[in-house]
Amino acid sequence: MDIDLRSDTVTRPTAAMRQAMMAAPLGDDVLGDEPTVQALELKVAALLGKEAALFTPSGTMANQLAIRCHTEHGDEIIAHAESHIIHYETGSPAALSGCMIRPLTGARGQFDADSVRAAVRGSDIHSPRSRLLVLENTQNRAGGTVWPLDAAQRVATAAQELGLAVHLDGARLFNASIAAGYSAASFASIADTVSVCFSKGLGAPVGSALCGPAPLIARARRFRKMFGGGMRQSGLLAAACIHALDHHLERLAEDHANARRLAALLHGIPGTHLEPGPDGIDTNMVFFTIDPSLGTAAEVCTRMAAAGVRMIPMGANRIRAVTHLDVDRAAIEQAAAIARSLLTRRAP
Ligand code: TLP
Repeated sequence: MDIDLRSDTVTRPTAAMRQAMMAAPLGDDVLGDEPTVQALELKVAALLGKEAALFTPSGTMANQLAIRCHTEHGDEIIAHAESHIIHYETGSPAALSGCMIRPLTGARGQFDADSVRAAVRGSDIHSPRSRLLVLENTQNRAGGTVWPLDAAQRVATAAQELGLAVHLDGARLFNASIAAGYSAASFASIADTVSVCFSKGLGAPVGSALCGPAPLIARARRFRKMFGGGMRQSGLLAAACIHALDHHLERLAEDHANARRLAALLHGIPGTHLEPGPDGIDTNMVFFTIDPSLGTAAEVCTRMAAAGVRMIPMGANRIRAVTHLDVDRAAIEQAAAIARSLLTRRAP
């Protein structure tokens, strides 16, 4: 028995999803005749209220294509200091697009319009050109937190008024939309481009999309080829993503309820500190820190894995657990019981 809470990326395709994959009509997407990929691109563009979409192998590639399309070498991107593009994309804004990043701070992975205005540089010849604002919703490292629509709108408008483009890393935008009660399209409308992932809470094995204006997406298609992301019979994968959009959107609410339950069960274990507390879980992520007396986060995760529960270290003493399609309420109860007994026993 293994309850895997490392990420919502670990889900396996359901039987119905596998059937949809096997039934998909296929072509060659690089040659421009992949019917299932084209169907997915039309579907996701419509869902997010954008002109066009591009299917990509990963969320990282979707974000990096957006950055490559919006910027020139030497430009500066404004993003939260805890953002995925800074921590988990292998330095690719620098490597692939030659960009610097200006990190902003703020609670819950958010910041306000004044901080954006203060960060945008003037036209002085010494300065990099401020060119792009990247927002992340939900914000992963801040705890799977949800941006309120009006606050994000103010931030995006401030950037756009100063001539910046806005990209939304919406890897978990559908989680945010289900949790906050706004549509994914209404949140996407504040940004010029949006990336979404099908391989996280939605449960597809592979795949993300970049959505935006048709001319930009046409350019992104060229860069996708340049970055090695041109795929052939990728309709096999796109079919899984279409199935995920048709069947796994509304159920994200179950993952959120399970995360709240997990937080409630983990609350109060001596030496552990839930962030931000058992009542502050926005979506499908639970973060907690542990006292050094329990060991490092990596050590604790190794011990938990040996006992059948997998979580992931997100810092020296910080651990993340993510709920998803493949863990039901019973598994959550069991995972919490194992974690509690192990953490209460203390480090050997
Ligand atoms: N996040 C992964 C890890 O990379 C940390 C996870 O397990 O949460 N944007 C955000 C906000 C993400 O959380 C992720 C993946 C991505 C982009 C990148 O997606 P992939 O893994 O498809 O490149």
